[in-house]
Amino acid sequence: MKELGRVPPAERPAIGAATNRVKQEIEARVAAKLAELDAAAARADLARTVDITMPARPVPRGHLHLLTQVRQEAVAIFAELGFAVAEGPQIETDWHTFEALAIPKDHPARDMQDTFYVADEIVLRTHTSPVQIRTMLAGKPPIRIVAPGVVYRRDDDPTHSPMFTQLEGLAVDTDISFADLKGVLLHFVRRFYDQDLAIRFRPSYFQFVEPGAEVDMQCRFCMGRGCRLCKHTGWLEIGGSGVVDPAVFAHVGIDPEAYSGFAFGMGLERMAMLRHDVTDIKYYYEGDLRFLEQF
Ligand code: 2U9
Repeated sequence: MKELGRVPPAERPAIGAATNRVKQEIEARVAAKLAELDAAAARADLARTVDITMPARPVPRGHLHLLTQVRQEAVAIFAELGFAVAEGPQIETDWHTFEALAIPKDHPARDMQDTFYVADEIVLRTHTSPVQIRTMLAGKPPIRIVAPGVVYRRDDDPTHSPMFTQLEGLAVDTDISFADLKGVLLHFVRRFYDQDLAIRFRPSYFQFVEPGAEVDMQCRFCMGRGCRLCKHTGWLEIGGSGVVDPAVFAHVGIDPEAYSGFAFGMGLERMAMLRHDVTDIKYYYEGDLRFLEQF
């Protein structure tokens, strides 16, 4: 069309008209082709069917670890009896871990064989008892707490792990007696195992309680008749307990003439083993889904 100026004037109208026709024809064909391509794309879009009835790919859902479940349940049961949760550091001073609990310097628990030392006078706590010591130092009775948490001991076999989870309890008030301890532990056992089990106390010695007692529950597998799991005794050991030694109160500034208290301790791995028939403590820590998914 630019060249049209060089065409002789007489021929211009005819050539101009012809050029215009060609131009319009090209534009029309391009527009038609574009419309055709658009329509084809739209058809292809519509043809790509989505089956909305097809099930989605499963999204695997996790859940709390058995030990976390057991810990939360145990805490909830003690909460029914008015116990609050107390927590404290896992790296502790020798004083909070042993001295304040009247565990003497020459006691085997303090031996390097039994306790992990971080530094001189600094240990990985071997029980959660320092939490109770800190609670008593920080506040006045009445005290009713449970202290759940991991503890560390140089121990390693099918029923012992160098790290395990304890739950200890402490009640301090005027007129606390051994009968209160018995009532609290009986309530816990019956709620936790959801069975009408009996408990019994066997006199035993722990530095920080006097009198001290080991706690057994009626064997839940044979109901006390005697079986392989209770070694034919009819009883399963579940922890230790006692009346807080006045020497412990002296360390934390509580008047033993005015107040008394009871304390108890249990291993949550063992509690869960007895309820779910777990045969080796290692299963809790290996992260094997075949184990974990069962709970
Ligand atoms: C304070 C005073 C007293 C807590 C107690 C036990 C007995 C006990 C074991 C059970 C199984 C540890 O996990 S285990 O190996 N515990 O036998 N614990 S009395 O007594 C206390 C704690 C704190 C201030």
